[in-house]
Amino acid sequence: MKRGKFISFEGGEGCGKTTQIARLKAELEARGESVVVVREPGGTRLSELIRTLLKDEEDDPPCDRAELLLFLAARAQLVRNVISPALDDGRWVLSDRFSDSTFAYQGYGRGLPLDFLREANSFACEGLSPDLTLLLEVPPGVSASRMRSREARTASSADRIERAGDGFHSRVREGFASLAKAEPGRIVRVDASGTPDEVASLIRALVFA
Ligand code: Z5A
Repeated sequence: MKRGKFISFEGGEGCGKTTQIARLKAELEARGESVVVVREPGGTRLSELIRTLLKDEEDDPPCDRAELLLFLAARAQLVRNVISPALDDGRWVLSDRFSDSTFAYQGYGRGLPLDFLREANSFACEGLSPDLTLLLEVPPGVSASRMRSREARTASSADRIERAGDGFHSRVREGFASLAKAEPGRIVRVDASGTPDEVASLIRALVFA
């Protein structure tokens, strides 16, 4: 059995990952492929419970180290129970965020040491890394206006990490750019500021090259 292909989607808030994952899934299925979509944190019962803890708005938010360990615990469970078995079965896995989010948010954003993060993350993932990572990039103004319009449409509000401040989010953006520079063979930057159709066609060209 040929091993499946693992693609992660990364980027700052509101860059359009969820929208593009749905489009790529439909395109792959139209080509006869079997596709599993997961989101991080989440995707198993335990990982979804951890997601709730991470998003909790109560008065005892996780400290930076607890936050990191919760993201890694959610990932360990998802890799072991969902991602690795799907890849072994020859299925495609599209993941809404993966390890690079930890490096960008907890490493560059929170300032936790990157060498430790890499080692702990590799332990959590049993060494698994995406075959391809699509880094969706939009200027900060575009991301803010997409988030505002979604909040208005769904009557939702920004969560704990989204409210971490401009300085935090600009360190995260720079972190993603540094990660892409360091691993150009795996992480591909995608201009995600166009219409959903325009971005989908850029992604199609990369995935089916
Ligand atoms: N996090 C972390 O710190 N460490 C980790 O290890 C991991 C995660 C794994 C998860 O949040 C948070 O956890 C995240 C990083 C952190 N926090 N932040 N900030 P989440 O899962 O709730 O949300 P998200 O991953 O940040 O994604 P999102 O906000 O849901 O956005 P998206 O999936 O990238 O975008 P979208 O839902 O497809 O689109 C957003 C809106 O824009 C929506 O209304 C769309 O209709 C619209 N949209 C999408 N594409 C377009 C285009 N092309 N044009 C116009 N409008 C568009």
